[in-house]
Amino acid sequence: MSLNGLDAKTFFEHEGGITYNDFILLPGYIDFSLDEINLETYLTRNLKIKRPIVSSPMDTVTESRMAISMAMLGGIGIIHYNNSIEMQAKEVRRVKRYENGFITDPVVLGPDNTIHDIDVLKETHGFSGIPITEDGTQNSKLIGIVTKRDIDFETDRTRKLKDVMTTQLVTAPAGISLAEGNSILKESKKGKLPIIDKQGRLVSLMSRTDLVKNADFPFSSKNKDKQLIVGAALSTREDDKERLDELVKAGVDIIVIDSSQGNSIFQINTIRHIKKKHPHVEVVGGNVVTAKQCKSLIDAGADALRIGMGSGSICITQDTLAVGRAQGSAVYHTAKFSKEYANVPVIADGGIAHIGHIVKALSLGASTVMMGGLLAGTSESPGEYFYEGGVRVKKYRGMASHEAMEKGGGKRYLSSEDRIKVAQGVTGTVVDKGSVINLVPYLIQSLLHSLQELGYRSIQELHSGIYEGTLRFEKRSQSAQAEGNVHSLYSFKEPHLGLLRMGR
Ligand code: CPR
Repeated sequence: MSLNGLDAKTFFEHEGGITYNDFILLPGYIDFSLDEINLETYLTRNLKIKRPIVSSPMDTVTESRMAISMAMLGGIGIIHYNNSIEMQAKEVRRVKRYENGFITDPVVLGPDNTIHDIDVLKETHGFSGIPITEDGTQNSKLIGIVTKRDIDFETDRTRKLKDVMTTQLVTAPAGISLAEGNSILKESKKGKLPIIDKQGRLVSLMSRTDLVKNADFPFSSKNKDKQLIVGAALSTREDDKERLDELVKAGVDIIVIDSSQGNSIFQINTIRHIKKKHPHVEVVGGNVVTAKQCKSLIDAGADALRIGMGSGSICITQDTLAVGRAQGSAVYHTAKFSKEYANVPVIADGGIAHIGHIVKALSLGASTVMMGGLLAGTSESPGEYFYEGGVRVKKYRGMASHEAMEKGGGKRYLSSEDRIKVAQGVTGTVVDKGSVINLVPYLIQSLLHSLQELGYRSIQELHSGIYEGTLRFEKRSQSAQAEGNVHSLYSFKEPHLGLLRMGR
């Protein structure tokens, strides 16, 4: 019996310039349940994660908050570099030091500080309880805690904290589990639980207000020391060598070289430099869209490749420079080459505008998917919400939009020293999508359903299906695409996240 549809090779070798919307995957045979599906995948040659999702190094997408949540949910975040070296390293450190439920860098004061000092702190940090240590720094002996109740009605704001602090403390020893800490917090009815070491020094703090958030994240991406893993972007500029060293000192696991056209002598030298100086750090090269570009970067030592040129939702590269590639073809051809040449995984970057695009990217051979716009507008993305035409939105902008380049983002494009800057992206807004803690599980659940419909129990099986020809592709005409969308209704209500898409 002839199989319907075409195998990937026939489909992609005969059709030029395919994007995600141009094809559909034909269903397979289901003989397993959703919970038998394993989404573990290689992010780089040597690093596996349990969920195939990566947040993009853009200044409206990934800082520590996003990276922490992405890693907790089984993916990873890449911290952007549109900031000073110190700021980027600090963001990396925040992720590395994060322990779910434990505040590892609490604000601390000393016995000779005054109530007024707390009033000042309140402005920037909020205030619900401040541990007091012997010398006013973390890692010195904990001697008390000052809570709101200790100072609420005190009119003399010059009083020293040693005279108002509570010294009857409920503490817990370092090394306790999240569940143990949670139950001590519940029983003690206190707002804060200081965690101390054998010498009585403050190690971290647990907060009652976080109690509900302290859920377990069974798929979280951690290294052998149980720290969350994190990536950071780097440019190929000479002065970013110092940035690299600081990021490594901060504990970064992966360096993602951020470049719109990765096949350059600058990038090759950068990869070689990183691999020589910091051989334990995984390096993602890119962006690339052809097999020839992949070969250059793999030969230089890249541990994974980032695929995409001009497919990003904020991107105008293809129109401006007339260079790039339709994302479906780019992912298929680069993934196939990289697998055959050196078994290097590829990250499909950009153009994920619907949930269904995630499975499509994986079905073309990508091991993970990088998203900008789909994760922008969440509570974890940098920036404040505001209203546009009555809709709650956040800003989302290309890293080579005029606006981002003014802040330094143009490093991605080799033009940032030019007098006339050619923008390759735009600044826009995306709607409020709530927290990634809700959004990502929704994306993952629909991915599980897709794999089940296709009849594959893992991303590895799906990939075998591509190269063995069991995964079948069919072209989608314009009218087929219209048919696949909601149609013929007078009006309808979108499910909150169901038709999740970037624009209106
Ligand atoms: P979306 O997920 O929003 O479609 O695309 C995000 C990706 O777009 C980023 O990971 C990056 O590769 C790319 N990108 C970011 N800024 C860009 C500009 Cl200004 N121009 C072209 N591509 C850009």
